[in-house]
Amino acid sequence: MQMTMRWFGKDYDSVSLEYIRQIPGIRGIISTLYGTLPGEVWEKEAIVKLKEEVEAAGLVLAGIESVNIHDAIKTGARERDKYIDNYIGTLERLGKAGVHMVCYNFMPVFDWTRTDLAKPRPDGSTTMSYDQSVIDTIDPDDMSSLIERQSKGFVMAGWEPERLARLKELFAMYKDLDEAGLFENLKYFIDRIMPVCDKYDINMAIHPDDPAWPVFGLPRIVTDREKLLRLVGLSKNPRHGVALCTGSLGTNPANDIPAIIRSLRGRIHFAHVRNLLHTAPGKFEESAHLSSDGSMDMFAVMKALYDINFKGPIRPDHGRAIWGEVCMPGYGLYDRALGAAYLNGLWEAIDKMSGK
Ligand code: DNO
Repeated sequence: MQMTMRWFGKDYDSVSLEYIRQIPGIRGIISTLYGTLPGEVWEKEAIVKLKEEVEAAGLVLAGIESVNIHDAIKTGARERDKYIDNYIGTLERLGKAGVHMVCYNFMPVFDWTRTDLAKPRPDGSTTMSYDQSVIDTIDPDDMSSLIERQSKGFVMAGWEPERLARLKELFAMYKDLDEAGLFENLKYFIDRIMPVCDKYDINMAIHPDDPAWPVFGLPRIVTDREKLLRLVGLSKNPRHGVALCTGSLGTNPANDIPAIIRSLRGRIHFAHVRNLLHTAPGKFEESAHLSSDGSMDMFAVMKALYDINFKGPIRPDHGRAIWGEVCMPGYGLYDRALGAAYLNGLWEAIDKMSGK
């Protein structure tokens, strides 16, 4: 595996590349052109600039999270081919710039969803949490203001204001779409982009739905082992793969994540590894990465990745806000650095004990 850290670009992130460079064991950066909208063809110059900026700090651009998918593609609307052509154009430019992993998601309307972005924990830190009973009483229209109110002025990944301003229109687009339709539209998209991925050696990593069940009545198709297997089965091309996110799949305690990892051997192109604590059915908070702080066995997760010979980029995921840091919720420096050091430690121990 290649340990990496997500970075949103200097206009959006409170963390600098220079500080990331000081975290032991991290050389890879996962980034994006944060200001772009789904459907645009990314500018060549902007891609090169991002890459050079990362390299000037002594790091490497290990992948893109995300190139977002236009809703016309997800809903299979008439104009989807135009947007797929644009997506292919972006992949081509990324490929030419030497990028070999692209993460994306196929979640309708909302990307990941939380109900509290700064829930106090007993140790004095704050963290992001989710409570289904809050979602059950909230109007989807109010979701954007809930997130905006709590985001401390940062643009939250997946909660870009341009999209949130169009919620009614977006809900209308998904009105008649069910799981089967979403799977079909994903297959159509994958079949069309695989040739460019082959040409430039790009692994596509689809991110699971977070939480791993339908919210606001919208269909979700990346939620458990059965659906993940169906999903990778949409194409024989191994470049069509998964971003294994423990924090997303782990929202459902019935998901056996090490078993899911083992069943996806060869198809995991990116890993987000973090822990969370289940406090009641449909209710959880994001704990520190350490196994004993949450509900997941992080050793078992890393061991499964090791056993399938995972070689791709991996990153610590959402961190708590600790030590007074003011940062984008989930994406401060300190707790993610602790997470990376811990995951590196687990990996070193597993590697040394494997006798290889
Ligand atoms: C949240 C992230 C997601 C993820 C996208 C991938 O913190 O895990 O926003 O980047 O779903 O496209």
